[in-house]
Amino acid sequence: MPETPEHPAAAGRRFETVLIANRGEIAVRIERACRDLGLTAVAICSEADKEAPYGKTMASFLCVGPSNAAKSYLNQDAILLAARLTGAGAVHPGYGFLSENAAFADAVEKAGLVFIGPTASSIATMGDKIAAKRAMMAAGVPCVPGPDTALPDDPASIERVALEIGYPVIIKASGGGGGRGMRVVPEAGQLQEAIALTREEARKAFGSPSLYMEKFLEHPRHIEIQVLCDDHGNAVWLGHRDCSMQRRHQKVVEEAPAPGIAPDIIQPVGMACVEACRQIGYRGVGTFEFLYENGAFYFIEMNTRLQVEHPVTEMTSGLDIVQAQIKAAQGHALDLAQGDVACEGHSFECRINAEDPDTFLPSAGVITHLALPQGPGIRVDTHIRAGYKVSPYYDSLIAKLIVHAPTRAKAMARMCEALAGTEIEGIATNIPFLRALFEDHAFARGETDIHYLEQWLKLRRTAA
Ligand code: MV4
Repeated sequence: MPETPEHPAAAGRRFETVLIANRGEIAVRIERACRDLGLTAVAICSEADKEAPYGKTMASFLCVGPSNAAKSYLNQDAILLAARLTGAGAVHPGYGFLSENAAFADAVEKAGLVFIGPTASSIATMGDKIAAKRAMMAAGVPCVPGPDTALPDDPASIERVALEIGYPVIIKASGGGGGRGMRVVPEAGQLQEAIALTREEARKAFGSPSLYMEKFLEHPRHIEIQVLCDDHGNAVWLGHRDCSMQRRHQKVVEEAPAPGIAPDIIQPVGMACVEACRQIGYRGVGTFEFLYENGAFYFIEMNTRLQVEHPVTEMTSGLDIVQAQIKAAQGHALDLAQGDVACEGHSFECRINAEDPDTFLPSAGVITHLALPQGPGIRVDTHIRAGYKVSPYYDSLIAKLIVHAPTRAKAMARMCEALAGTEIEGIATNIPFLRALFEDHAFARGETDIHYLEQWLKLRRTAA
């Protein structure tokens, strides 16, 4: 077989040891991908995670600081030192923590290591929601009506922008995202006060008072498109997911594909995402978030990290997204073209959280008994074992239950079985709540939007 010629961009991006700068289930997931690629995985931990069982499978497991994440999982200098001490050639940030921190990506690369993710400049562009929207409009990605520039300062000009868009509008902080720093304005009388409040919040929370304005969509679904890109100008999209089932901006259930979306409706959107990736020189994995209402897609944000819900796309596409992300970081050209991407069947993911199923308060403690479901089309991504101590310091995700089946109805039935076969004792989990949700008829019909879960919870509380 002829060797693929080496691209100059690949020079200096090869590595053998990956430092995982994260914890929990995603540390386990990344370690598996490293092992499958013949790479050595090392990881950092905090004092709270020192005894975590997954630490034993890492070639090194270095404690970089106390339980408080600000002093450990977010401690950039300590992480770079750990990389040097363990001989790592690359850093995988996982999700959360430093995964979308452009300064960290830059510091990693300046230290002569490979950041497993896009360039610091791509991260910075997408972190600035106005810059992101401008890049997307330039690439032909459909966006929410509203200017791709910061709002002016004078009240009369702001008023004109709102009238042009038409009420209701939403004010968003350019430095925000993920539901932080935004305010809905139903009518003109409330506009100036909303601007003043959001600007002050933005200044405090994001260090920038920059705001933008959009049409407020009242009943959209949250649909996202997964992309995979290399350093050589190749990009593919791997289908779509529906993540509408969320509470307080925390996703609870995700599925692929989004139900009821005709291929000819989503196809041009996927192609526009791929074109945007080429235009901005995007590398690795990324997600384009859209609101979907009355048959149309509206871009809202791009996530420049590996996402929690990537497994549902792995199940339908048959691809290993984490391996592909690592290979892209090494400078390898994609080994698949768009025509090779064929999504099949339907997949659901349930986030199993250590929390009270009624109050949603976190539940810490020792897992005294654990039984996980198994069988065809069932996957569990987790770091927990019987005897594992769930600490109160980090987010409450302890496992992801993922199923795959030929149809959506069969996948739902499989999830019901899988949930019934999951036994976790010693701490409270949201499993009872997930089981009730998978019995819901509107959910079964795919008739839900971003407000559905919170309404469902409200009804359930009043019924109880
Ligand atoms: C919106 C919107 C309605 N109209 N933008 C919330 C998180 C952030 N990513 C953007 N968000 C929203 N932006 C316009 N123009 C409604 C939301 C929104 C939302 C979006 C996705 C998933 C859940 C949500 C829950 C509440 C509000």
